[in-house]
This record gives sequence, C-alpha cells and structure tokens, in this order.
Amino acid sequence: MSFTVDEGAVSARQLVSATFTNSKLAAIKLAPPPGGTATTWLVTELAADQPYAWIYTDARALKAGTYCTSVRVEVLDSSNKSLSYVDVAAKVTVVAKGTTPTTDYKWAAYNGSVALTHVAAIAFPSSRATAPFSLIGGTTQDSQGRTIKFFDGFKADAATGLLRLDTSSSPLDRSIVRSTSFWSDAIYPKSLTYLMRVAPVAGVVYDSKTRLFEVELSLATPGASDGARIVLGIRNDTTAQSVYIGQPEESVAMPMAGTPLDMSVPHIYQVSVTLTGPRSGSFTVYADGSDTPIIPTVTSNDLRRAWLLNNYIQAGDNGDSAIVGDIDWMAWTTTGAFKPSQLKGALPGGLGVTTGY
Ligand SMILES: [Ca+2]
Repeated sequence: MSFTVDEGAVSARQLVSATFTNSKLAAIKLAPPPGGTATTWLVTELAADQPYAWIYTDARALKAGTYCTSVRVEVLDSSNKSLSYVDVAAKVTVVAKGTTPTTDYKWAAYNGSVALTHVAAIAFPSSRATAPFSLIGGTTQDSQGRTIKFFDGFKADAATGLLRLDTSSSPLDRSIVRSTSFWSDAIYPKSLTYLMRVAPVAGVVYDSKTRLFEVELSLATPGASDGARIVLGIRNDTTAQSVYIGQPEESVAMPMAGTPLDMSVPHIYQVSVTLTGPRSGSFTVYADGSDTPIIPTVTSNDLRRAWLLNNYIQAGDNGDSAIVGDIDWMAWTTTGAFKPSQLKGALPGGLGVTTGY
C-alpha cells in the first residue's frame, strides 16, 4: 500500500484504510512511524460487523515528508497486552504543496464558444450529469407595476470564444440564464468557488443605465425553508464603484462596493463562499488572481435571503438597466472556498485567458 497526499490538503481527512479478516478484534494499534508523530494518526475501533479499520488524520496539518513506510497492526487483549502483531508495508508520503497537485477540484467549466444554453456548454466533472443553463422566458411585473419581458440577448461567438450579452435594444426588459443545481443535500458546511472572466465591449458608452454584467449565486438547498444568495454586480461607469455586492445581508439593504478597478480592460472575478448554515457563513470577492480581496469579506448569520429556494448560478440582465458585456469563461467548484493563490495552475484547461492563475 502506498499513499501520497498534498501538504496541507484541503480535505479535512485523508483516509487510509486497511482490511482485516478477523472481525472479532477488539482494537488495533499502530506502531509509531520512524521519527514521526505517531499520536496524530487515529485508529477506529473495530465493530463486530465491520471487518476493517480506518486510520485517519487531519490532512490540513500535514507537512511534507515521509511519515512511515509500514504500519504495525497489533492485536491487544482487554488489558492492552500484545497478543500478536504483523507489520504491513504502507508508505505514507506528504508532498510539498503544488509540486504534485492531487486535489480533484471537480470543476464545472464553460469556455464561451457556444451559448450557455447549448446542450454541451458546460464541462462538468465526470461524477455529474451534464446539464446546461436554461433561458428564462415569459413576462413579469416589476416593482413599479410595469410588464417586463424576458428575452434572449445572448450571442456566442465561436471564433472569439466570447459570449456577448447585449440588452441595450430593450433596457427595461431582462435576459437571464440559470443553471441547474450543484448541491443535492443539506449538510453543512458547504463551499463554492466561482470564477468568470468578463470584458467590456469596445465602443459602448457605459453609464448608470448601461452595465457590464451581473451574476447571482443562489445558495439554498432544494426543498429547504431558508437559504442565502450573493448578487455580484459589475459596472463600468462613473456613478458607482465598479464591482459590488447587491445587498450583502438582509439587514444591509444598500449595495456593498469594493476597490475600484480599471473597467476598460477584462478582469477575472472570483467569489469564494463557505456556508455553515442556510444563511450563515462568509464570502470574499477577488479579482485577477490576487489574494487581496476587492470587496472585504462578509461574515454574517443574516446573509441575503435566496429568492428561489434552490441553488443555481444565474447570469445576465435581471433589472431595468441594459447590460452589454462579453463573458470569456466561467468555472466553479463546490470542493472548497479557495483563495486565488490556491488555484494557481489549477483552473481547468481550455477556458481562454487565465492571466493571474
Ligand atoms: Ca434590463
């Protein structure tokens, strides 16, 4: 047996399992690894109907090095006296972080070359079924009683690999796509890291009624009675700061702005979220691969309530302004709430420009 894990691996526990045929053992004990820290390795007791034991440790605390080349499986009697033992070859090695990436981020990825609603738009991890975004249709009444139409303002360009959203022909109307859910259970904590690269469109005059893009991350669990959402707005005008969260908390109605960026050039936006409950947790917004947040971390037990009690990514124009912007790519993972530095060289291939990662 041989096991290799990353130094400081994200997963809380790296399981090392061994199989034993005698199901009536009361306990097993591991010999200390040579020069190692034996006490950090824990062993479960064997249940009468469980013919194996798990040896586990907290991988986040591991430093690079070889921890052991064998383990001693020892049978003890009720007074902890050794009855017999066998040494089993089981090399456990921890590699320096980044030298041998073994983390499976399970990315879902979109590269902008086809519409988000295309059947093959999203490359999902192999463990998941492929499912596209859906275009929202129909009409609705806005807060002023006006009838608002949902239409398709998206146009993909395979040559440039850019998906353009342009709703300037009918600013009062809306054009949004919504993904299928990415969580199926209500077990917390939960994490999501979402990234997208968005570019302004040359020649467009951006003002308070012409914005660059908007994304809503809905973080409820299907069937739950409560859930949170994060709405990331991106603007390119002089009337507001460039990147903002629309109402971060129920008790904070105003948008929360961050450090202004030069919006005449494309940027990669990253939102990293950890939820400890349906509307509890924290999130941070980054740009261009820097660990310095562009919007200060929000930590709250009163995160903005989800509109629909489900989890999805909603992209596009969901307001009475126009949106004109180019999406180069999107990628997201529910395997962790990562800092940009943790994703260097780790984004899925084929996205497009990933400068800074
Ligand atoms: Ca609109």
